[in-house]
Amino acid sequence: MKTIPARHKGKRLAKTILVINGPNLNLLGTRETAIYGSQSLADVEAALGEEARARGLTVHCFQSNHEGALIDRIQAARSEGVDFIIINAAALTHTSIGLRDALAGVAIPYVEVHISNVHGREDFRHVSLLADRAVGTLVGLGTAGYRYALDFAANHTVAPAGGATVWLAAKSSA
Ligand code: DHK
Repeated sequence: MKTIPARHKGKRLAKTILVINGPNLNLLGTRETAIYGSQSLADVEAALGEEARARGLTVHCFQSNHEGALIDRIQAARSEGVDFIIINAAALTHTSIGLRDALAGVAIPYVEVHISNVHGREDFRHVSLLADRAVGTLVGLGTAGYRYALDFAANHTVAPAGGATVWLAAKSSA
């Protein structure tokens, strides 16, 4: 039987996950396909939804081309009981103090995803205003990065809050 590491005691696994996509990612599948691939955002979100259902998770997906709408969505996440955020803020990654502050304000752990390897592209894409506060970043793995991020989120422990249903203790004794 596995023992639960002390740092995880009293915590539970993330169960409700918000996936946020920023400007121009609604064009996935038709936009610069050599860089971003041929999968549409609807394909990506459908695959995440399927994976979530299979794992008993709830995934909410949101895309906007507008900074304020993205900030509003992040702010709403706290009262909705979102445990973990997966965010590709696209171009706003490199410019938005507002998004950075919103993520810090709700204090929900997040992973940053980029489909392309931003470090192999123009200099202005090398800077992320979100990365230093992220749990981690997934960069350059194509749209598969979202799936890997979901897998990571599903194994991420969070402090208990109302509605906790997946307890680490239950998983460890399996
Ligand atoms: C997507 C964008 O739209 C760009 O503005 C970023 C990111 C990179 C991506 O690779 O997913 O610079």
